[in-house]
Amino acid sequence: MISLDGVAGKKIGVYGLGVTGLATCEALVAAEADVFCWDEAGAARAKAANTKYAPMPPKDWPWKEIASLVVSPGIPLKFPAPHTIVKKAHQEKIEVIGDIELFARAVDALPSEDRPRIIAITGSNGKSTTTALIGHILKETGIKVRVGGNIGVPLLALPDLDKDAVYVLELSSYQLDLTKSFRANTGVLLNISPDHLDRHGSMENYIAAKTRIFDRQVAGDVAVIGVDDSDAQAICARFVVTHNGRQVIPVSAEGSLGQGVYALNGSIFYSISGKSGEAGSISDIPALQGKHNWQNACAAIAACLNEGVPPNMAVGSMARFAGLPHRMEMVGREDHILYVNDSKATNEAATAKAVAAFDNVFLLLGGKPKGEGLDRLLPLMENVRGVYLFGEATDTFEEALAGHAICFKCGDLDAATMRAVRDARNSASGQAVVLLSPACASYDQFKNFEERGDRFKKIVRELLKKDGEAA
Ligand code: UMA
Ligand code: ADP
Repeated sequence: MISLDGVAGKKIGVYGLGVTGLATCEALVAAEADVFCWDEAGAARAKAANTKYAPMPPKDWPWKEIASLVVSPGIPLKFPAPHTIVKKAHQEKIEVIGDIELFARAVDALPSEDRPRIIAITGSNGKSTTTALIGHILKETGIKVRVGGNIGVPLLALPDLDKDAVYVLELSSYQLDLTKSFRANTGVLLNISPDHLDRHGSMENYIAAKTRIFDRQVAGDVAVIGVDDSDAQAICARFVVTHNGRQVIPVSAEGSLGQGVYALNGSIFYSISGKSGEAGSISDIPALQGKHNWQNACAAIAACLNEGVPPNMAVGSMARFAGLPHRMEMVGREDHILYVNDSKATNEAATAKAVAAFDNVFLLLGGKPKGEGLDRLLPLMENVRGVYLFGEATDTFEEALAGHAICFKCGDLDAATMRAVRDARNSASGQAVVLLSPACASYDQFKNFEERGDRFKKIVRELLKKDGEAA
């Protein structure tokens, strides 16, 4: 656990007792803070019973003495409306921060020679893959690595700060919005496309939150920025002009760059600080299929180079990267059909990348829509033989796709999968792909994207097993 600084003897409020909140309470109590915590869900509160931070309703907290309120990333700060706990903290003039801020303050409290190196990754899509990939490469190179953040391991639960370790941290826009002191030696912004706009209120605010990954960088730090979309490209251009001694490394999966790291037909090239060359090809690496993964690979190479890993060694290591479940995960194959679980595609941009990677797609689409529309998907519908709709998004998606794709309203994921499999089996159009890449959050019918992906895998495996037995 991370040893916190400057909280001993202070009264600190913690709101939200999911993984972030629990790790925060543990770290605060270990640092001798006096913790007042709460969660609206009884099941979450139960996890904190019989601890030194037993939950107490906020109306009973000693508000006049509370120094900071630490909220979980899921607590709305401003949009669609500030959470009541946030309003109360503002009324009482108490700072509202997140766990990343506590981490940053712990790092800042160290003498500079004891400060560990930090690589932080954000972007609308590809954060977890790139975080895991960087962690994998550094580990294979023999570097001590700690991987955490939005990828599922709260920062404060990581092993204590160690000057010999590199901290590879995935940060979401929610987490960045709750942070003011964080500094990354290498900040990575992969891409920007609309996501979580309900929580940020506007695209402008969302971009501002993402850009905070580079706040507080100083001379010698590195900003790795994907330039394949116009918003991220504009940030890159701005940084190149206004940089403060920070090195800016653009990355692209769409074409060559004079400076930076880029992929052409699956081969990766670099030109950084006067050194240039070909790092190698990743086109045959199963876990890095699709142009979007080339973007992730280029960013990983740039970040690892700043830790002294030569680009060709980084590419060599990528061949042994297993990939993450629920991201373009190949879950089965029969005759001419491939089954792919991309349940983590919770927005339209991620689904568009998945659809673009295949021909003859039988696409499972639906869940809880995020209100982004499907404009990016429309031009790709020529790759799609049928769209199998499920969940809350069914009617809006059917309307959005009218005239572009044949849609089937299936109700739930089980029915959608069965129907797509039947149609794929009856199709005679070469290699077919049954693809779960839903462009929606999962919360209408599942606990999270993992549960949704696991359900799809189970249906597919049972179908393949049954047919194998019958044959
Ligand atoms: N809660 C309330 N009131 C509210 C909202 C939530 O009491 O109004 C309580 C819930 O009852 C629950 C707790 O707060 O017990 C949940 O907190 P949380 O939603 O912030 O989630 P954690 O379990 O702490 O997980 C968070 C991230 N979740 C979110 O950002 C929503 C996890 O990212 C992250 O892995 C984890 O911290 C460790 O850093 C998940 C995610 O969906 C995977 N992230 C979004 C994304 O990737 O798109 C940003
Ligand atoms: P995040 O952590 O940002 O949600 P993941 O690596 O978990 O990113 O991938 C989420 C979804 O986005 C998956 O469907 C994956 O196939 C897709 N994806 C991965 N990398 C990229 C990228 N660079 N651009 C667009 N989509 C991507």
